[in-house]
Amino acid sequence: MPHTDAPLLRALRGERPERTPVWFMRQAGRSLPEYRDLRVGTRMLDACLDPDLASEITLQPVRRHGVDAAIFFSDIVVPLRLAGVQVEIVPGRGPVFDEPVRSAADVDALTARDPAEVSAAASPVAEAIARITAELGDTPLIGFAGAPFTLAAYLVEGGPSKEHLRARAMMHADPVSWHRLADWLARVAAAFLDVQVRAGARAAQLFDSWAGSLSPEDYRAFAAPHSRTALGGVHGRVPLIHFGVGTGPILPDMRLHGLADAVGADWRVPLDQAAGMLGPDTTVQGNIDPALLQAPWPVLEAHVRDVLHRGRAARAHIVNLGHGVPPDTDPDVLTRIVELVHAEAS
Ligand code: 1CP
Repeated sequence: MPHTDAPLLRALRGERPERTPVWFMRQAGRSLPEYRDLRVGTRMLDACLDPDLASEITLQPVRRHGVDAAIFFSDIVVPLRLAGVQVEIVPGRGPVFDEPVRSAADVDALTARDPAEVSAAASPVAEAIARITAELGDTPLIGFAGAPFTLAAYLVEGGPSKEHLRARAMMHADPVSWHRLADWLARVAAAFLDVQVRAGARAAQLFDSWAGSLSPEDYRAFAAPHSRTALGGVHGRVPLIHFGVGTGPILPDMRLHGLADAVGADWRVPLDQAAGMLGPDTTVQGNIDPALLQAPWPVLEAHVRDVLHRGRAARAHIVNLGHGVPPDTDPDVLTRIVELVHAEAS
């Protein structure tokens, strides 16, 4: 079977393969005991930039669950580290920056760095991907990057936050600095995606996890144009998936004027409704409620069947969760979902 016939790639083209493709955001990670074993003694970002660890961790969920895609084990802040920004991932918390980027002068200092540094420093990424794709065979690898708004939500705040107030304030208080920052982040994300696609990723996903915290007007004015820049460099080379949490009201905007082949929806929007909002030219991805991974199997099974049923309203459907796998998920439940989705007629 040539690569392009893989169910994930067919679904991204708008076809309905005999088997509905399924993969899980954060499938590589703490829900897997084999991941926890490998990570002992290695900091998160060091693991991302170690080709042995990154390739092995990427492959673990594919071997275990039989999912239809691998997602590259990395993080949205890895290209910032490659560009020379001081960032760590603090266990149990997330990305934390030594120096938050808050003033016009901070933005000027950051954006003086050349996004080409990302490509120059990315050989561990390219090496990991070469190993992964050699072992994956026909199963495609999805490369990814963080969207400019979601990256800025961490960078301006200095770490994780609930409402991303500082980034949203900067948009209105100093729009010139905001656009300069977001454009730089878009070029950094684009460089990271380019490295992954050159090395063998067969699709790319842009994570704008926190886009749902923006009003539709602010999303259109301050975020979407930069997300288009981030994806522009790989557009036409690989199919593109665009995802965010809480994006019900802006789902049509998440198509980025047709740049995205698929749009991911979280669990709050019924998929048939999402399909109606997205129209006939976009594949839907989603949207099993991560909370239901803890429910008794018959409850979860009925929910997965409902997601599959509603997904039939779209031109094509890629099954996924509405957000990432929670760390305390029983991995056998994920395997069971894959078996169920594959056993159902598409
Ligand atoms: O200690 C650990 O094991 C670290 C936990 C962890 C992991 C496994 C983090 C810290 N990042 C990752 C890997 C990761 N991050 C992947 C790998 C591949 C896979 O999906 O299996 C991906 C795609 C990401 C992307 C990412 N990082 C996003 C977008 C996706 C999403 O979940 O919305 C975001 C928002 C981040 C930031 C981040 N990195 C790590 C954490 C805990 C967070 C979130 C912090 C917060 O709550 O704001």
